[in-house]
Amino acid sequence: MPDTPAAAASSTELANAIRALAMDAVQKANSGHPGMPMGMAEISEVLWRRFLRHNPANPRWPDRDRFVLSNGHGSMLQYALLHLTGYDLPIEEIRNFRQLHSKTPGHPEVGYTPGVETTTGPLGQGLANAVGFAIAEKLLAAEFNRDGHTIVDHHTYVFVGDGCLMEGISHEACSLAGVLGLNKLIALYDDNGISIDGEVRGWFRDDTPMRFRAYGWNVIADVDGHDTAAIARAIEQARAETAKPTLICCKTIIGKGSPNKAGTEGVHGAALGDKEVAATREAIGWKSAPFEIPEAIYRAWDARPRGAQIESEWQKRFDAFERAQPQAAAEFKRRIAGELPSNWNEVVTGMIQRANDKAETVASRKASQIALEAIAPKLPGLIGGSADLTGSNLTNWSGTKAMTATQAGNYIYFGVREFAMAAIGNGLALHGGFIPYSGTFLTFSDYSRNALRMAALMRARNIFVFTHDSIGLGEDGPTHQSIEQVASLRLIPQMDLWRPCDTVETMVAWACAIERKDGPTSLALSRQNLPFVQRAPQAIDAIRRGGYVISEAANARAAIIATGSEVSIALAAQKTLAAEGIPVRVVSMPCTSVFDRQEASWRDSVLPKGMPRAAIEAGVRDYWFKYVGLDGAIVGIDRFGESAPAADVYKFLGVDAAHLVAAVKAIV
Ligand SMILES: Cc1ncc(C[n+]2csc(CCOP(=O)(O)OP(=O)(O)O)c2C)c(N)n1
Ligand SMILES: [Mg+2]
Repeated sequence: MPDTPAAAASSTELANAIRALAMDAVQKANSGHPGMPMGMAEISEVLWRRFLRHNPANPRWPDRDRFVLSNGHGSMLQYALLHLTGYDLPIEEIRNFRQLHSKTPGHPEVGYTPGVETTTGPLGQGLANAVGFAIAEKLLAAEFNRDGHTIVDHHTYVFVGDGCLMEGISHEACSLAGVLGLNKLIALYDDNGISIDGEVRGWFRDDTPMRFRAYGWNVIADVDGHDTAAIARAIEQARAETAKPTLICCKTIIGKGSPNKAGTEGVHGAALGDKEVAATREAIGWKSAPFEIPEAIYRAWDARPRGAQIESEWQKRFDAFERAQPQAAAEFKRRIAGELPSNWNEVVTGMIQRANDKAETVASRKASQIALEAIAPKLPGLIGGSADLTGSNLTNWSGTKAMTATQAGNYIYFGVREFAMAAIGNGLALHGGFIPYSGTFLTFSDYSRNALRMAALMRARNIFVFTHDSIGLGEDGPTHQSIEQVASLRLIPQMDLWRPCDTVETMVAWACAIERKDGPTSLALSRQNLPFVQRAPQAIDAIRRGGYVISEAANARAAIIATGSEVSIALAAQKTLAAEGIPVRVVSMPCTSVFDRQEASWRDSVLPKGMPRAAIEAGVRDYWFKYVGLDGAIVGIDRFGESAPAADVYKFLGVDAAHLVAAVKAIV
């Protein structure tokens, strides 16, 4: 066991410091969840003081252990730990728990609080993020460690509650973690028998140890979560495991310490009340006033000296590695910093140039694979995958190598697990060292929906390849034809959605997705072929602006806005209208949010004020009123699709040039 820092305070008092901070902060905010921190206080004390390798002075140290609070409602547990161990989280921030612009938001949020690795609260997703962290560690270790040079060697610890394990995503993520043999993933289960509605046996009776053994996990069952020696033994055992992830099942009492509320749902998510806080102080023998921690307890918790020491030991190892392997060390630094290779711009320019020269008519999913073929060999750290649709999503490329339990790779066969796939991608992106992308059908983006939202909230560079993006997929019918998904993904703040119309736009979409350091991108790609569009060189440059004039007409009387597969319909309508003496311009708008971020002069030049507008997109019409106005015209689909060959479905639903021509005539 690692050395225990010299402690004048007993481990009971150290755990009680967590209890006091949690109950007092929740009481002061009159909002929050005291039960979980009070119930997991001993587990936290053992893990954080005896095992966790971290440096409070440098929360970004690349080889730190990762800690994820998947049961994020217990945020005060994490804030107490960060405060006590010496992170830049002063007691004023604890006093300001859950207040506007504090560093202690209601649930842990990455980017707000030093030491918080991922945003948690949506139950189960932190666990899937942790699987992503553990995959990242395993792959980086395989890539960068050399004989005599261990640069990457850390654990991922994740706390989970009943809620996390009830959530379906826990099955997806943990089943895959077992297959991949993520032995440095250690989950600690807060088995307190309580969730919000009361005793969980009314709705949750899984044999959890048996369930996780069936996934191929190492399970340490029946640990008394208030017995520090037993917890320490279990964590040691978990760390000694070499082939499987570990679940430590800890029997705990929610709200332990509260004489009248412990063990009940009443302590889950409400302040104890002044009387019960006082009674708890009495019961646990906590003499200090709210937000006061005795000096001896601060000293015992302080992780800064040991953190500085272990980081400097690592730095020495890294320096030696750098001397021996300067190129590998430089690559490691680039990857961890999230920077692109120095020749990136040439790679992108060359790829776009080739696509433009070839002028191929292919499906945009195929164009996406062509982009991957150009980018991936030049971008180590790009890691792909698909939810069992590799051959449809075309997320593979010639250098694809599957990750397995015993082999590193750059591709994950996620199986049919869309939600975990997206959340694991978030973990990979947040860990550092990787740019993840993953594929499924656009319609099933709904399965992963909350992880997409979390990617956006966390500004994670996670790229979602959504193919079969409309009724254009044809025969599979309305279950598979996305109607509302494109519009609804655009509604997620900080999510960029690209729906490219041909090979060149697809190349640009990929480039923008990878260059975008501060947020996720969804790519909506067609199953069916899309005709190549000849465009002027300045129009190629303009694609990056999200919306641009793809085909101009002198004295245009209207603008038609189109995306993806409907751009060619717009161009056909433009011809028909021209023949009838109605000149119109066609605007391709592959990414509305990028267009919205352009300066007003650009937006006005593309869509001049006063020029009547029509839009066409094979999906719900609502989104387009924003661009065409209430007097504009929209050709779209406000119903579910039909099972038939694509051309028949397009015709039946009226998404065609004839309808567009009529719509334009009605507005000019
Ligand atoms: C996906 C999701 N659904 C619902 C909630 C609301 N919620 C927060 S905590 C909780 C119960 C969790 O029970 P458990 O994990 O056992 O926590 P404990 O009460 O033991 O702290 C629920 C339903 C949520 N945060 N996330
Ligand atoms: Mg519980």
